[in-house]
Amino acid sequence: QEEDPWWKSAVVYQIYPRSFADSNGDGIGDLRGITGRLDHLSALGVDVLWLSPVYPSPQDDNGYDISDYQGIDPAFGTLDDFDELLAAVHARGMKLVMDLVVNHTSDEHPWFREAVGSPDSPKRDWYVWRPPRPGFAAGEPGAEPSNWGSFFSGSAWQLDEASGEYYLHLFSRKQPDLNWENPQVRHAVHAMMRWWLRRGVDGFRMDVINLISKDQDFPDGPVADGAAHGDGSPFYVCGPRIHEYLQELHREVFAAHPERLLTVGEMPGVSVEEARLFTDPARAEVDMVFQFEHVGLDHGPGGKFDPKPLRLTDLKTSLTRWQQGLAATGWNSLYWNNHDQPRVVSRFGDDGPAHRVRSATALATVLHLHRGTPYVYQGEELGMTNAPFAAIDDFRDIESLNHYAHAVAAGADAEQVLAGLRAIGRDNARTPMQWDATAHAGFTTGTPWIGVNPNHARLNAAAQLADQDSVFHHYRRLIELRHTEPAVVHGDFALLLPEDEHLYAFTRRHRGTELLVLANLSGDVRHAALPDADGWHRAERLVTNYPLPGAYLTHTLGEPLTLRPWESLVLRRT
Ligand code: TEU
Ligand code: CA
Repeated sequence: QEEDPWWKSAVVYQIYPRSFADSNGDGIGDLRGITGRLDHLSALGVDVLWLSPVYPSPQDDNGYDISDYQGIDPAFGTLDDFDELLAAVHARGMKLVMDLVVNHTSDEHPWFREAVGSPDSPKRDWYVWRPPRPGFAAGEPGAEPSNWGSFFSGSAWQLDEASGEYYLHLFSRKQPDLNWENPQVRHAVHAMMRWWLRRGVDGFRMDVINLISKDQDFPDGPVADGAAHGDGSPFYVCGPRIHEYLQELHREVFAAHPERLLTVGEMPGVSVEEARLFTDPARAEVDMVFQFEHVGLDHGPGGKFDPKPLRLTDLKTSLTRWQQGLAATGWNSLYWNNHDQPRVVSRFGDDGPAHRVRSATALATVLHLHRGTPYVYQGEELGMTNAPFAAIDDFRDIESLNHYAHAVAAGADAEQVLAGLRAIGRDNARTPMQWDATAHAGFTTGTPWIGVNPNHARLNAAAQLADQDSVFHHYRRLIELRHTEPAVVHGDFALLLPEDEHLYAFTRRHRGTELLVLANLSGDVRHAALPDADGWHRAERLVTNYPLPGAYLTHTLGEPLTLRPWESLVLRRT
């Protein structure tokens, strides 16, 4: 039997290079900027860094549109800068994971250029081409080969005038989908991945990897009330050949590599049942997946930009299903934030001055005490908040800009559309990292590519390192606890108080150790009527977010536990 892989007790930190640290004053974060800030990451104690894409790219989708898989975008530096960063990361005992974006390339990738420029070349079939719908002339409204909408508004098909055929792009027009049916495409991807592994990287975060296999009939999808396009997801989410492709990739790339890697597949729309198949070690596909259920619970009837308040019971039900579904087979990844999600303290917590620190730390406690591999997104460890975007000109993200243009053109109220972008838009996660209280938060000496959050004057890394009660030190303690207490890594998971709309409570049991995690996710005092409150009377307090006297929980026997606003506790008994 294989020993437990190292990533089961690891914590991963995601860097969005464009917004992390700028070393040369051009307003864009870069690789040398990251190398210069490794002290911060060592102090936090994370094991792995995941870099969002740094490859050459027209930056239509901030690097998720790649025009050369084996290089570094000059905006981020050079391959030498990369090697230097990798060596520095390894010298500190950390690992580095690359973002792998192979559902699509940039339309400026030489492969696509050749596919468009020479329709007879073998490269044509590296992408997905279809003629107009029968009975329609190319370019006519409704002539698209299927009714699928793109993730970034509009149709998922773009006409190539010269040939009269359409190409598929699930994301922007500048992100044509690769045709994974073609074995040459798969071999090119495998070769490219081996090249990065030879360079020394420790694994891959695989962008929308469950979308690479499409139903080759490209059937129309269901059309929601008032929607301009159909939903093609039934025909490309975990499509017909997805497991075959991942098993092949595992065989050709991961299994052939001497070191144990970390592989995580980003998988919108994945179900627990599918995730169990993807992460079953016996099937040899990927180590873990990013699922999307819990970050969709506040999407309203009008979609993601029409958010509604989260019901805590929905969150608990969802995460508990994932804990149980991947308990015996497979493994979970755990995340609140990444570069596509609004800041969790603003979304599920309370980012006002009274509760920001405690709600950020309570949410962190809940996440990090689940079973799985936690991911921390840059700035989350500071409790960074959503940004006060005043007008549409303040946004940079293609998804937000396209949504605004389409919605307003279709007659939506501009202020209402802006409100949705402010709440859920991806740029909330992309404002520069707040290092200190100086101009531009110490991110750059130049003009930042997107506005710095004005709250950096009081919310920044320098201030938090100096304050033991800060969000930063709380994250550091949670990470340390995972490294030292096996019950955090291996313990079973049992939800308590499932009906409670304010308290998040669960236990983790491993051999003779039991942990109790209790969090009040509300701004009022709450009483936790735990079935076994007295049994925790003499329990040891491991990580708390209110200073309490003594090493043991203060609690009156026979009484429920009382939790103050946004209070969280991790207790241990043996
Ligand atoms: O995201 C895939 C994805 O499905 C969404 O989270 C996406 O961000 C969008 O908001 C859906 O409404 C991945 C990357 O993480 C994202 O940054 C890229 O834009 C996208 O793939 C395309 O590569
Ligand atoms: Ca720079």
